[in-house]
Amino acid sequence: MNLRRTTILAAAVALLTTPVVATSAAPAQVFRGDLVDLSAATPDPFGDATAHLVMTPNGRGTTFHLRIQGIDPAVVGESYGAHLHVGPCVEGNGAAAGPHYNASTTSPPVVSDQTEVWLDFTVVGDGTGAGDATVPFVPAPGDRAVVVHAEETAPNGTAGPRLVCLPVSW
Ligand SMILES: [Cu+2]
Repeated sequence: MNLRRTTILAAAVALLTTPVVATSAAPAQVFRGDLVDLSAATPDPFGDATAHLVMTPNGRGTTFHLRIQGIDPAVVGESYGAHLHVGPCVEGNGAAAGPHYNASTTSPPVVSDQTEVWLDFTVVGDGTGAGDATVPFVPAPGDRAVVVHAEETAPNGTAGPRLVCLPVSW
């Protein structure tokens, strides 16, 4: 075997034995806190609720895991829409969160669970709910909000009134 072939073989072996996870992906980030009330006029079951969001870039996009606990057990079985919004989470000001974060590059933008971060959840018996999403993009840094809505997310992205939010900044 000549030197050139040996070098190529060594490079191939190095490639094959390099772990796939060894990309430039950033580490997971975790955000946690009390849910912030967006409308005092609209009663909601999240008054005592806390939440955490885990955001994990994976080299091809991002996975998200939202978990909420302390939800009023009276709404067990109900489902709620939840999304990453571009703007901040401001008490009493649902509009401050702005529109959904949308990574579409077309005009008009494509609205889907692959261009936006949809984290709908169903409340289970212990007053918790969890929503997961995997998207093919990494959201740009900013002061943003995960907004929980009164209804499940429809195919066009709407989910009814904004109830509470979790601040997420990175
Ligand atoms: Cu939303």
